[in-house]
Amino acid sequence: METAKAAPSWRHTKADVVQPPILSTTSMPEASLPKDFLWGFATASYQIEGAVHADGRLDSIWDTFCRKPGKIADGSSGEVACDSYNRTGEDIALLKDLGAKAYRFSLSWSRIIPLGGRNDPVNQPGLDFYVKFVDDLLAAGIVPMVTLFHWDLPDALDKRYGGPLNKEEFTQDFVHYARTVFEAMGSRVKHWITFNEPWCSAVLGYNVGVFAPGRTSDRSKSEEGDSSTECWIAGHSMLLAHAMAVKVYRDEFKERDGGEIGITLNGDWCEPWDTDDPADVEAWQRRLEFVIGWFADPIYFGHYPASMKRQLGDRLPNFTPDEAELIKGTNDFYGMNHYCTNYIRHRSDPADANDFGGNVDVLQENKAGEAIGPPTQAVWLRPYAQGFRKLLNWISERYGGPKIYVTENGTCILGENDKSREEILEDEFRVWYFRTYIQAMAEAVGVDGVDVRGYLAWSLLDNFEWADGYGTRFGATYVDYEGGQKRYPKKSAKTLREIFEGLIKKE
Ligand code: GBH
Repeated sequence: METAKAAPSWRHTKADVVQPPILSTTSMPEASLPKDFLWGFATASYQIEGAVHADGRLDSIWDTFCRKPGKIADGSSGEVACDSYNRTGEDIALLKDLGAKAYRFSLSWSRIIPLGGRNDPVNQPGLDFYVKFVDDLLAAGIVPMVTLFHWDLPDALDKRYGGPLNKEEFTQDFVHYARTVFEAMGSRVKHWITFNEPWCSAVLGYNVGVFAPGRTSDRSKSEEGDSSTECWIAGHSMLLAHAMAVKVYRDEFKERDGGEIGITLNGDWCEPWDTDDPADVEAWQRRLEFVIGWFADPIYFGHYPASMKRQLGDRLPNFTPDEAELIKGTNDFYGMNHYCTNYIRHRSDPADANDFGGNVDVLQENKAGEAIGPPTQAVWLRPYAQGFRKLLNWISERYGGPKIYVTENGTCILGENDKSREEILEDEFRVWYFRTYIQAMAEAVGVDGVDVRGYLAWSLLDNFEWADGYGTRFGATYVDYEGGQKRYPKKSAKTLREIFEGLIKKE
């Protein structure tokens, strides 16, 4: 266990560590969060809303993907999910009950513009639904944080031109959609997120093929797709669509509405598999660049990481000088989704053309056979709270101390879905996860000086966990899918308020 005052261990590799000055014995740096810290819960449209064809909504790529046999573990879909489209009052009452100050949710593009494109009709009932929802949140004293795109591309745009595979069309359609939303609710919303985890859309949707639209070179999974190129093209388009939407917001709305806009990136921390092997230490850094730097480097520096250019060559698109100019500096804040830590081992063979991870193995155990953390229901998720503190420091140092919102953090629990409701509600593992992770974040803020302004727990509700279906529960609230979608807050949901009250400064 590190004490609150110890610097994060990854810094020990640097000789010239500068410790924060200790001003007096009464102002010793300690774990804490600033007075106006925003905390609450997060969700995403397709995972909770259901009502997929209500009031004019048309299919997204997730609706069509779920209909393909074998794509979703339990053969389910988001058709009903938590039925949140019909239960906005319940969800807002729940948030209020739990003491949440903020709620992050996403908009379903195909509710607002069912066919998606800039020349397609806007669906007024779909837009009105979200405007009213935002009004209801504000009336309840809850700050809305709105994500424009959480993976549910209108299916018509996938069919029409391949979605983000067509840069010219996709960027213009996204900007039109964004402007439609800013016009309708910009005056009410002060925190905008353009894309959620474009890494997942690009890699899982266009390389591995396990997420919609399921394109991959693996012909056992898909008749179409080229894993060696498409994910890099899709990522490039999403970056430019982000940049163009930010420009529209800044040029046309920011002065009127006084809000801020940024992107949310996934990023798990990693540690070298063998700390004594320089190749593993290099692979560890390269891994962070392939996952985080892929998107954050263009946004903060105007270009892709050198390690990616080196491995991918011409398959990684170039930014024209105009594009580089357009994208650089397009984050008012850094939206950070963070779940876990992995060990990274370098591969000795040259990278495969379909490799997307920096030519490394991602492992849960190090060379000595020690696990990074206990197992959960997700193979990729092993909790290690100090990894959160380390990654906050890494992002802060690399990108010049940006203002950060932690837009997702949470865990599932091994075997949770097999337990009775009574047992599920006593989710001590998740309570432990939140306690240790939030404490680690407060150390990054209070001791290391990282500028974190908010934290949204994933998730408000158990919900449709994408390709894993409903068997993996990430909710701080239990949803009884067989019992009419009734919500029961778990112990962890009720504990967050107490955790934050203990860490947020009173003045
Ligand atoms: C988030 O993404 C999503 O935003 C949310 O919708 C989802 O429900 C939640 O997390 C829980 O899963 O080993 O190379 O395959 C998940 C973040 C990032 C986790 C990529 C899995 C796999 C890396 N994901 N990671 S790899």
